[in-house]
Amino acid sequence: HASEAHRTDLMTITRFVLNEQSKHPESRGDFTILLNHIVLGCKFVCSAVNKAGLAKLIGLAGETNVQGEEQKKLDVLSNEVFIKALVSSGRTCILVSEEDEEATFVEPSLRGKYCVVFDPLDGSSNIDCGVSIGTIFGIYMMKDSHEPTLEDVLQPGKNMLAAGYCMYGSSCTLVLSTGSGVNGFTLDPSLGEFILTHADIKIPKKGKIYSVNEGNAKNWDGPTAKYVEKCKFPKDGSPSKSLRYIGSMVADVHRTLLYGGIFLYPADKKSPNGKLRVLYEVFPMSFLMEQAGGQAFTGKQRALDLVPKNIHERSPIFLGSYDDVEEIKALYAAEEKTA
Ligand code: P6P
Repeated sequence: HASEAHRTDLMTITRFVLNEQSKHPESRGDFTILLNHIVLGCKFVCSAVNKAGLAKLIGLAGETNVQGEEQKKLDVLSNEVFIKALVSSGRTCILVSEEDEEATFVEPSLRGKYCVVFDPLDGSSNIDCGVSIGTIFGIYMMKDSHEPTLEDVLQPGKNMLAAGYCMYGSSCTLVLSTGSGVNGFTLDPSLGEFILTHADIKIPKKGKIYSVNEGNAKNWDGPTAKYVEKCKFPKDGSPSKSLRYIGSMVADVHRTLLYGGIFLYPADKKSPNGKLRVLYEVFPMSFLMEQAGGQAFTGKQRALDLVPKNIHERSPIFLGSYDDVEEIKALYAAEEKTA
C-alpha cells in the first residue's frame, strides 16, 4: 500500500539533497556539504531551544550552567552555532547574521563560493511563553571569483540559489527550496534525521486568513488600511477573513504556506520601511512563497527584485496566496495612479 511504502521509504533531507545534486553531474557537492552544515546547525539549535524552555521552567541552576558559565542567551548561542558550522563547512566566503552588525568574511584557508544570510533565532522574544520561533536563511553564490566584498551579498533576492527556515515548535520542521519547489522535513529525534513529511508544498491560490499586527492600524497607509478593512467587511457579501497573528514570522509564514492567506508587515508612519529585514527575513520567505506558487510584494515592487543597499535594510512585505497578494497590489497601484 502507498502508506506502507511511505513509511519504509524513509526520505531524509540528506538523501533528498543528494538526489538534487545528482541532477547536476558537474557539481562537486559543495552545495550539499553547505546544506548539511546548515542542517547540523538547526539540529543543535532545536535541542538548545527545547532544553532552554525546560531549564527556565524548572529553574536549573538559575542563569549559570553546571560549569558555572554564564548561561548564553539563546539567540547569541544560536548565532555562534551557525557561524561556526558555516565557517567550518569550508564552502562559504561571507556570512550576514541578524545578530552581527558587520558581515563575517571567512578566512582565505576556509573560504568557499557561497554567501549565507540568516537570522539564527527569529522571534526569540517569544521563547519564554513557548511560542514557536525559528531560523531563517538564504544562500547566494558569490558574484565572481574575486576577493569577496559586500557586493556579493547585496544582490536581489531573485539571485538566491536556496532559502529556507527551521521552525522550533511542537516539532522541529525544516522547509527548504533549492529553486525547484518547496519541501518540508520533520526532525525525528530518535533518528536525529529530518524526514520528508511535506513533499512539494503548494500554497492555496486564495486563502481565508489575513495575518497582521492590528495594533499598528492607526499608522497604516491608505492601501493597507483599505485592504484590511476589506478583509473584515467584504463589500461583495463574501465571508470575512479570519485574523491569525502569532508575532513570530516563521510561525505566521509556515501557517500561511500550508493553509493559504496573506501575511503583512506594512510600512507605517513610525517605520517607513516596515520592520522586517530584507536579506534574511523578507527574501528567504518571498523566495519560498514564489516557489510554492504564491507571491511577495513590497508595496512598490516584487520583493525578490529589490536590490538591498545595506545588509540590515528593512522593507514592508505582503506575501502569501497569489490572489490575495494580487488584491493588495491593485490597491497600491490605484494609489500610485492618484498620487
Ligand atoms: P510585531 C519577531 O520579533 C519579529 O522579528 C518577527 O518574527 C515577527 O513577524 C515580527 O517581529 C513581529 O513584530 O511588531 O508585530 O511585534
